[in-house]
Amino acid sequence: MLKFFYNTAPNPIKVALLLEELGLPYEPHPVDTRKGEQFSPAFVAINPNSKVPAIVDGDVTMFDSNAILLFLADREQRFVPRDPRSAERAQALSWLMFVASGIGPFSGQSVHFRNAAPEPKEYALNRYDFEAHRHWTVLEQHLARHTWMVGDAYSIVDMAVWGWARLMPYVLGTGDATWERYPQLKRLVDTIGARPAAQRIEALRTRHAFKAEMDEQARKFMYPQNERLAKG
Ligand SMILES: N[C@@H](CCC(=O)N[C@@H](CS)C(=O)NCC(=O)O)C(=O)O
Repeated sequence: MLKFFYNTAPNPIKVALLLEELGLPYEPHPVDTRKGEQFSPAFVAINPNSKVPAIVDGDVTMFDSNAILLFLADREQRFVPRDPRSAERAQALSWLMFVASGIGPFSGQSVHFRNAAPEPKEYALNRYDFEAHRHWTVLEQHLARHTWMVGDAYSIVDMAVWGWARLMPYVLGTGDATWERYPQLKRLVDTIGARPAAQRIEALRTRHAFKAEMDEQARKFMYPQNERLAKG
């Protein structure tokens, strides 16, 4: 059976959504990143980048969420435009890369600098917050003209966007006011959130008690770069 290595952060959760949408049986394997489990030799053999999600399915081992989405959707021939020469397939690839290289990293850094970085951080926070908003605005404008991200059907691109979009109030630090500025993204979040597959993920989210405290040990695993500062 497919082994799914996860925690409850945005990148694993979008893969969980696709697994549920496909109805694929899977074995969930929690990786508690605040306890440093992403650095265990067994997990590094699966993902040399020490991040979740990852999957192992027979002789297939994969990491990076959007690569996994594309692989599974292609394999199952669902939730993705299939003709490699089609305009829709080309669009799907562009948006998947946009989410992987723009939405994810800028949103993640925005959260880091807002909540975790030491002062002075105004310059870095301003840059990442600005870029996160800029990327989200690109999606908002696209969704103002289209029901779904690609073509006229729900696809892995919507799932990739949903993984991060549901957390926009936290990611952008703007709470409920977020949705006044991004009503189309709210529409996408609500539409996908109402699907039975998304609701089943709630069970996965509560199935394992991940470490909640961001104590000294957790900070060491999550922000290993700080060791260099401590050494001077
Ligand atoms: N490009 C990767 C990013 C994966 C990633 O950053 N995962 C986060 C959770 S969303 C993680 O494992 N964080 C733990 C850590 O950085 O140690 C993907 O899309 O899968």
